[in-house]
Amino acid sequence: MALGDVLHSMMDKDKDGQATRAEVNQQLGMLGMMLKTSNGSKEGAESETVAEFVQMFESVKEAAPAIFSLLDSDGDEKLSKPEFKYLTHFEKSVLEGGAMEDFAMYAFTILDGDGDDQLSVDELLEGSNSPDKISRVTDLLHALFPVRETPQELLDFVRTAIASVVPENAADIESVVESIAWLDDNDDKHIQREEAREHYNIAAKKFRDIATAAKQMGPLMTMLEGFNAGGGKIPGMMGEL
Ligand SMILES: [Ca+2]
Ligand SMILES: [Ca+2]
Ligand SMILES: [Ca+2]
Repeated sequence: MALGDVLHSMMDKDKDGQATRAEVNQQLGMLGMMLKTSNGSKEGAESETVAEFVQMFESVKEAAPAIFSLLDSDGDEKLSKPEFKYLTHFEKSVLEGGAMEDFAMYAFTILDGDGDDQLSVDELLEGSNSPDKISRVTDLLHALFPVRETPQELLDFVRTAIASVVPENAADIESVVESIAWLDDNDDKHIQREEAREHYNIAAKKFRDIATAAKQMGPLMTMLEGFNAGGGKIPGMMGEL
């Protein structure tokens, strides 16, 4: 089953075809509890994997409101099945050899003003304040994911994403160096193309792992809801929820 369809049926709790923010919050809360409960019954390496998962899940939960807004193409504060399909599309784009890597590398090239295959703090500051560069990145993103009619409508999302790497109003060089430290593996205050690619690959793999987990949890959650609706209990699991 495609990722968007799985998540749509997971999040649309009352099955009216639309997922509201309240439903998404509720379902994510339930998923979180399922994850934590399953962690309690595991030991050693297996428990570490689950712990890693719980952490990943927390970042998904944090990003959920922004993802909701992005996916809500028609702005009615509900996510329909077609709106969820952008996630299926996104999942395909982060497969190895998918379009997302090209997009990331293209954005790198746009920011790399002097073309030496590394981004200096100056280039990052320049890029994050350049309407021209931001709009070129946005145009390409829109070509890949037309979640809005025009690229202009995606500008805010792109600006927010940029601000997560280079903080808005970051004037002093030290604060930028600090904020890119997680990308700058060799501590030379530059982001080399290889560092960018490496971190892209890590992020893409995380997304694929989350997508795989969602597809496994989907049917389980539907089953649990079925039990709940029927007043039934799954011993040891529902008791802890
Ligand atoms: Ca909508
Ligand atoms: Ca450069
Ligand atoms: Ca570096």
